[in-house]
Amino acid sequence: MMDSKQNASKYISAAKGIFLLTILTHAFASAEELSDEAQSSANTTIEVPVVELTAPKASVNPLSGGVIEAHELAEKKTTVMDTARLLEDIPGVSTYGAGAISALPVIHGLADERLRLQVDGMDMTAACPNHMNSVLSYINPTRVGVIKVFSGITPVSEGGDSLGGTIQVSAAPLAFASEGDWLVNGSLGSFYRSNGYATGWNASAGFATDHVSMQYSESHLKSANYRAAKRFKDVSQWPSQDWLENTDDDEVASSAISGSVNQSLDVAFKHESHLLQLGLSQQSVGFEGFPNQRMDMTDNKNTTVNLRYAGQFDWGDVQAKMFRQHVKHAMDIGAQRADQAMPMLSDAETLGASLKVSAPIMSEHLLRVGTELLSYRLDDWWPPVGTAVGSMCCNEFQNIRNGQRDKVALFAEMESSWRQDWLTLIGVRTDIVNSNAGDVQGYSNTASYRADAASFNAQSRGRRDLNWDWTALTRYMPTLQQTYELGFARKSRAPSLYERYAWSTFSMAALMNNFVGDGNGYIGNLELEPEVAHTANIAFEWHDEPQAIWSTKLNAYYTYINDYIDAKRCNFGRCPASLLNRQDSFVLLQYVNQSARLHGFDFSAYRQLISSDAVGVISSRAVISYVRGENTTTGDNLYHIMPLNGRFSLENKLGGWLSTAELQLVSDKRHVSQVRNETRTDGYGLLNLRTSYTNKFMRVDLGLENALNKLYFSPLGGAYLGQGDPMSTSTIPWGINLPGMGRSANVAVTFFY
Ligand SMILES: [Cu+2]
Repeated sequence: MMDSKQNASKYISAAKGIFLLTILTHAFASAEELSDEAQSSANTTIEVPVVELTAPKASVNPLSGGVIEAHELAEKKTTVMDTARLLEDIPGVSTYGAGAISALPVIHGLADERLRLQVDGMDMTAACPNHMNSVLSYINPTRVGVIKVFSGITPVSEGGDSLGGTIQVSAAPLAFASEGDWLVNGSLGSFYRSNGYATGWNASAGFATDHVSMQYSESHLKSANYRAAKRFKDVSQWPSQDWLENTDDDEVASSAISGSVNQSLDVAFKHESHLLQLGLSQQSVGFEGFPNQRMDMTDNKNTTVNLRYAGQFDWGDVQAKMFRQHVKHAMDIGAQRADQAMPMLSDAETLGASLKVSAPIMSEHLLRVGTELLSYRLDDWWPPVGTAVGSMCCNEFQNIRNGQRDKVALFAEMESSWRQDWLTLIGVRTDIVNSNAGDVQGYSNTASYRADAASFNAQSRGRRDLNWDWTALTRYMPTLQQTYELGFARKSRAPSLYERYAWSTFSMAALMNNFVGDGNGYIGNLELEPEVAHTANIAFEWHDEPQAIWSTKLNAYYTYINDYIDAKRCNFGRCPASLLNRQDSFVLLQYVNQSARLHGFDFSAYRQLISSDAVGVISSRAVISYVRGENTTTGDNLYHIMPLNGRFSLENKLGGWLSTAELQLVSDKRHVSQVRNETRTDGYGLLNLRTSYTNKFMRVDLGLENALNKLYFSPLGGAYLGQGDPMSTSTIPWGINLPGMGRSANVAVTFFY
C-alpha cells in the first residue's frame, strides 16, 4: 500500500523490456533448456532419467511439467524453511502465502486441493479448516531429493481427483553398497536467516550393505516474526488498539514458528530386482503463526507409516504401496492477536493403498494399469469457552463430525512409441468418491446455531461422485533439436469435506473456515457437484543437440471448468444482509458450482554466455508465466490469480563455486475477485543474490534475499490478519495486504560424511 504507483509502472516497463530482450536473445540465437527439463525431455529416448524409488518405469514426462533433481535443489534447499518454496522455479508454479512452512502450491491458477500432492508417494490431505498443516510441510526441504511436477497434461496414472496437476516430492532414493561391501553416510547442517532471526539444524545418518539400507534424518527450525522492508500498517486503522503496541510498524505479527521438528526413518531391502521399503515419519510443530488467517497453529503432530514395494519381472514392473497418515491438529488465537481463547481441534486419519503394473506389449507399446484406494476420516471440533451460554458456550462446536471421504480409482494407460520420433500417450481413469458427515451441534442451542444445525441434520449427507478422466497426448521430435507436444485431458475433482459440510452461517464460525487467506468466512454446500475440467495444452522445445548451450520452451494452455467451485455471497441463515453487497469489508460466502475458464502460457529459456577456464561458465536463465482466470457464470475474475511475472538470472559456475543474481519481476494484480473483495497489489521487482561453495566434505551457502529491501505485496499473499480480534468481520481493518519479507541475509553450512 505504500509502494508508489510510479514505482509499479517503472517495474512493469522494465519487465516488458526484459521480456522482449529475452525473446530476442533466446528465440533467435538459440535454446537449451533449464537444465532440469533438459534432462527429462530427452531427444530420442522418452524415458525419464529420474525415477522414483518405487517406480521402476516412470510415465513419460510431459513437456509442460518439470523435474528438479537433488543437485539443482541444493542451491536453495539449505536456506529455505518451506518445501513449497522449492517449486517456485518451475514455470507455471507459484505459491500462496500461509505460515512459515505451509505455503500452498498453485499450478496454472489452480491450487491446494485442486492439485494432487504426494510426499514419498503418499497422497495426503490437510486436516484443518484453514489448511494450515499443508502436505508439503511434512517433509523438510533438506530431505527432499526429487521433485516432479506434472502441470499441463497429467497422465491418468499420476492424476485423479484433481484438476491442476500433480506434485510429487520425494526423499532421495536409498543407496545400496556393491556386493560384499558396505556404505556409511552422514550429514550435519545448520542455517541462519537474519530476517526473523530464523535458525535451524538438520542431521542424517545412513548405513547400507548390498541388501539392506537404512537412513535416519531429523531437522529442527524456529523463527521470530519476519519484517517487511518498511512500515506497512498504521495502528490507528484498527477499531481497538489493544494488543497492537507489541509489534513494530514493519513487523508481521503472528508469523513466527517454534518447536518444528521433522524426523524420519527409512529401511529398504533389495533382493535381485525386488525392493521393499518401510518409512516412518513424524512431524510436530509447537507454534506456527498464520498472518493471513484468523488463527494460529498451536500444536500439530503428523505421523506416517509407508510401506512400498517395487519389482521387475520378465513380463513387466509392479509397484505396490500401503500407507497410514494420522494428524492431530490444534489451533487458537495467538498472543499477538487478542487476549482471547478459541481452541479448535481436528483429528484425521488417511489410509491408502495402490497397485500399479506396467508391461510392454510388442516392442512399441507400454501398458500401465492400476488401482488406488484412499480412505480419509476427519473430526473437527471446537471446545466450549467461558461459562455463559451463548455464542461459545457450553457445548462442543462440531464443525465436521465423523467426516468420511473414501475413494476407489482404476486406470489404464497406453504409451506408444510409433516411430523413433513420434510418441502417444492415451489413458482413461475413474475415481469413485464417497463422502459423508454425521450430525452436528453448535456451541449452544441458541438462535446463533439452532436453525443451521437442525437443517443440516435433517438432510441426507451421503454423496457418491463418479469421476471420469481421460488424457490424450502426442509428442513429435522431428530433429534432435526440436520437440512438439499436443495434449488434451478431462480431469475431475469431487468436493472436499469442508466445501460440502461446513454448515454454520453464524459469522464467527464461518470466518474460521477459510483456506485462501482472504479473511472471509466460508460456508459449505451440500448440493455441490464435482468440478470437471477440459484442458488443451500445446508445448514446444528447441535446444542445441547436446543440450548444453541453449534451450527454449513455450507452453500454452486453455482450460474450461464445468461446476468450478467458486463462492457467492451468503444471503440466508444468520448471514447479515449488510454484507451482501459490501465492497470494502470481509464478507461471508458460500461455496457454489459455477463455471470457469483459465488460459495462459509459460516460457523458459537458458543460454550459456561464456565458458572459459578463467571465469568458468556464465549463463542466463529466464522463466516467464502468465495466467488469466475468469468465472464465466458471473463474469467475475477468479481469486488468487498470479499476474504476469518472470524470473531472470545470471549464473556463474567456477570450481566449487556457484553464484546467482536473480531478478524477480511481478506486474500489478488488477484482475481481482469482486465477490471476495480481493484487493489489488502493485507490481514490484526484487533482487536476490546467492553464492555457494561445495566440495566433498562440506557446502556453504550465502544469500541476500530482497537485496534492495523493497516493500512488496505478493499477489497471492492474501489479507493481513495477524493482529486484532479475529472473531468478527469488522474488528480487523479490511484492505491491508500481507507484505513480503524485507531484506534478509542467509547463511547455511552443511558437512557430509
Ligand atoms: Cu488449523
